[in-house]
Amino acid sequence: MDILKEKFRVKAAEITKEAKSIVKEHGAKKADEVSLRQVFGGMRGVKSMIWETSNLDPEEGIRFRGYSIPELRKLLPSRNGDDQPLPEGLFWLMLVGEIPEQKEVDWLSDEWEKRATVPAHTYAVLDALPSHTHPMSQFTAAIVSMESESIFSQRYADGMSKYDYWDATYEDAMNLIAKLPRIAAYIYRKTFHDNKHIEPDLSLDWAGNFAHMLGISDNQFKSLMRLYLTIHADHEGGNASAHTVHLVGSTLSSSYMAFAGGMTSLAGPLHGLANQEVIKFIFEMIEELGTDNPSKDEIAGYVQKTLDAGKVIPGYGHAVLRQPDPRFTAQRVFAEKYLSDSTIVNIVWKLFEVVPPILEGLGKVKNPWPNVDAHSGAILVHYGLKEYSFYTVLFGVSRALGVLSALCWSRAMGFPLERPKSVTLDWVREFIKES
Ligand code: HAX
Repeated sequence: MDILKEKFRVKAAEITKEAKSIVKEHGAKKADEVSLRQVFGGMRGVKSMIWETSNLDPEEGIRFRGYSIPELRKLLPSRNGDDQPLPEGLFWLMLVGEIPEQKEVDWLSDEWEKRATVPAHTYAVLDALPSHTHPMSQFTAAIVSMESESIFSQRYADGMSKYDYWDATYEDAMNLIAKLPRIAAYIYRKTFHDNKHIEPDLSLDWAGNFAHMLGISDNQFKSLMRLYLTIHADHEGGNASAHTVHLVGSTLSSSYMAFAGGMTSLAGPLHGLANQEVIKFIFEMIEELGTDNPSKDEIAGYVQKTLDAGKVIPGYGHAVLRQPDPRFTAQRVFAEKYLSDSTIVNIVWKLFEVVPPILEGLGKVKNPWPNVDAHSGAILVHYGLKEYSFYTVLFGVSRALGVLSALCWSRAMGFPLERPKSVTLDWVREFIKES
């Protein structure tokens, strides 16, 4: 058994025992009450699942196993003096709850490299899709096509004991995460660079090699990818992509199918696709205003016009957060260090000054502040990654780290099939009469 899997086995056995005894002794205690507003309003805030890997505070933002993003930047191992953490370290932390040592993270980089070979039929599936297929659809199709390699599905068909589900899920999670950068880079090069692919550099880490295979050789871009793939990894369990993976996974479909479900959810413009919408919004604004250095008044006019057309301002607002997203701030800190002269980055910063008061003025937006997607595109454009329909794939590669480590926990703890209750409007009418 590998070192990470053995650590997970020991931790999971302890925690599962505790979880069982909590339910046995305290199972009847009420964790929440649900209002009709929540029933109609997308279940905002309803406490309804266990998610060990991260927790989201509305004011403070995300903490991964208790650590904020600035803390992780200091504590997680990095590569050769780079000031960004390695996402391998975050995966380790999320899976077993411990900050790994450098040698453990190096082991994980090597282990993912060993598992990274993508089956030939997956490339054939991608090649068969028309070139106008959105990169997120390509990404999802590739993931579904690899379900043929699922160890969980094979072992389930052979009669696996339920006590071994975690083991097979761990193997699938590790294999899938290892392969995602190769698939994503293949989609990018196929769709936007005449099918000219770049061989992996086996001396690099998971994110560095991904940056290399995308075809951007700048070392700062490798550093950016390490930051990007760390901060997008997890946002507790209730967000749409994570919850979808949890729901699909609860049926005991494989990690491949559950993750593909999560990716179809990430592909919506109110969720992960917002990162492409933000840069599209900025490009269209530059075109309409006829300048890449618009004044704040010009930006305010364009924002107002967008709202008047019944559209949202992409990259702003959040279902949980009530302050600027620390994932936005982490990218801003990176951009302040390397890209303060970039015209497009400066537009992002002006939007940050202009948009919140306008959204606040509408009187209905609960969070007028920028979210993670408000900043990422401008930085990618600076390094030459301008093809914005690819951006959500980058998000998806990162999201695998959180949702698949969480799925390992769900399988270890033996969580059952998820099955909440729906009600009809007749039920609501009766309920109102009686209450
Ligand atoms: N621009 C304009 N209106 C907005 C808005 C925005 N950025 N954010 C919220 N609102 C509006 C809502 O549309 C809603 O209007 P109606 O009552 O007329 O329907 C009202 O304000 C109340 O919404 P809310 O309670 O503040 O926000 P929700 O929890 O319902 O929705 C969203 C949260 C993220 C979906 C929303 O803020 C939004 O649409 N933002 C723009 C899209 C975006 O950036 N999505 C990415 C979010 C982060 C993420 O998941 N990244 O992957």
